[in-house]
Amino acid sequence: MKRNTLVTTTSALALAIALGGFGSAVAEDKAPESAQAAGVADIVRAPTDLPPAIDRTEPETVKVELETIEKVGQLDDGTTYRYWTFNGQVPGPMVRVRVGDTVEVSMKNDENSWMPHNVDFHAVTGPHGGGAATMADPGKDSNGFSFKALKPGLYVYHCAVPSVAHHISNGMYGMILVEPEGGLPEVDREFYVMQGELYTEEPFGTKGELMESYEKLSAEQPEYYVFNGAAEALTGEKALKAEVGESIRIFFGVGGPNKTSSFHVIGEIFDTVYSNASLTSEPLMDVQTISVPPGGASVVDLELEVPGTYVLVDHALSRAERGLAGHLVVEGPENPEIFQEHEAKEPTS
Ligand SMILES: [Cu+2]
Repeated sequence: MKRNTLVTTTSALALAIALGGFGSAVAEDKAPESAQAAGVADIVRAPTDLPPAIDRTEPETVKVELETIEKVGQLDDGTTYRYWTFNGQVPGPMVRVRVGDTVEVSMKNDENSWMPHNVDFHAVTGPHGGGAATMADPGKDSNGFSFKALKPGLYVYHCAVPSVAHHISNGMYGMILVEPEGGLPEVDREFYVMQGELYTEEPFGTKGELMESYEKLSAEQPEYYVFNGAAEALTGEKALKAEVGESIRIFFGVGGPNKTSSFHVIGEIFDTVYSNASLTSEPLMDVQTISVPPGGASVVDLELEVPGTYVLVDHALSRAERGLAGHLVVEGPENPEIFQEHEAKEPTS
């Protein structure tokens, strides 16, 4: 089916998050100017759009308000797609709580939606992860639910309305971080990155508004692979940026719905890996590539010693030619002791 409804409203999303005076538990939505100027919504969530580390020591009640919004957004240069989102961007807002917190989730479905939606948090211990309690038809509020965050970790959330794969592939996924007591070790910068796939009727690279293909979705044959919702979204303006000498952390998750990521940063080594986003196990040290399944996540820490542009990829590298690439731009003084390119050799006669 062809879908042409252009929803450009990026109206301030009621993302009111009360965190007992400790700031927002959810990343804020920002409407990038460049995309607005072009008349098409930018659905890419900036990798820097995440709440700060929690510095309190006692559990609290945290309110999370989600709104499901369907909107046409930019998938690639000259290419648009009718996304289904949490709060207007992909991935949905990152929620950040502390172990022991009670999380009150309310969810509404935008009146311009065509589909019912809900949300299933993997951090929930309880039926459907909240899926039944958050079910909402277009224009309706869901009942909502509360849960106690029992286990630290970085957890995926996603829409769980059948066909679930359909809702996820259209952009309905995000993550919630449940910090352990005492939090994670401090780093200089943190980033929020999620991988997903889109299944379009038209081949990769086609211009115009693309249609979804349920057939390709069923066959697990995506046309596009994306970080944060769109082809090569995390390059240029939305690249990850840092300085030589800094430590960074990437909260990396896979919405999928179907493909496992072999996440790798070209030219770097992960110093610390919280594999499968287990924050209570001993982390792995010095890892080249990590495997992250759909509906799973990992946390990786890197020290940056050498300036340059490092490329985030899935090392199943055919996917790099279908939109999957991001940049980590590191600025600062050269460090020839660790890396230097040799001078061009004199031509021999
Ligand atoms: Cu949905």
